[in-house]
Amino acid sequence: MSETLFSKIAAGEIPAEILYEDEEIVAFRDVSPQAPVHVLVIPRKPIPTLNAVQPEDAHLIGRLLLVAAQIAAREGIAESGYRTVINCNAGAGQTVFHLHLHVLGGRPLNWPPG
Ligand code: DGP
Repeated sequence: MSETLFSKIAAGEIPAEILYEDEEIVAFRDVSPQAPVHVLVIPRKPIPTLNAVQPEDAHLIGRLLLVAAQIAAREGIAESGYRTVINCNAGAGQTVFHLHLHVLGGRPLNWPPG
């Protein structure tokens, strides 16, 4: 199993403010928040990008979204609104090649994002 920065966070080898974890998924605050609430939801499985997701990962990917909605509710941004983002590859801004879903909220979010 390849080691990524995020798999080290998931394993507790690098500190992070963990908000949720189970056998498949970990959620923690982004170290460089772009909004008052900025949480990353990751699978423990080190899938490098959305392009690498396989049909057998469908349940896991669905669960990432369910955990994101649960975090948004807990963080008090479910009603005001929030955005979920998966950056895929460098041209979209991906810097950590371990699949992750950003959950952003707590301030007005422009659309289109630019
Ligand atoms: P992306 O650009 O989509 O690959 O997002 C990577 C995010 O990961 C970025 O918003 C900053 C965050 N990040 C990078 N290193 C760390 C770290 O060591 N700890 C935490 N909590 N977040 C990190």
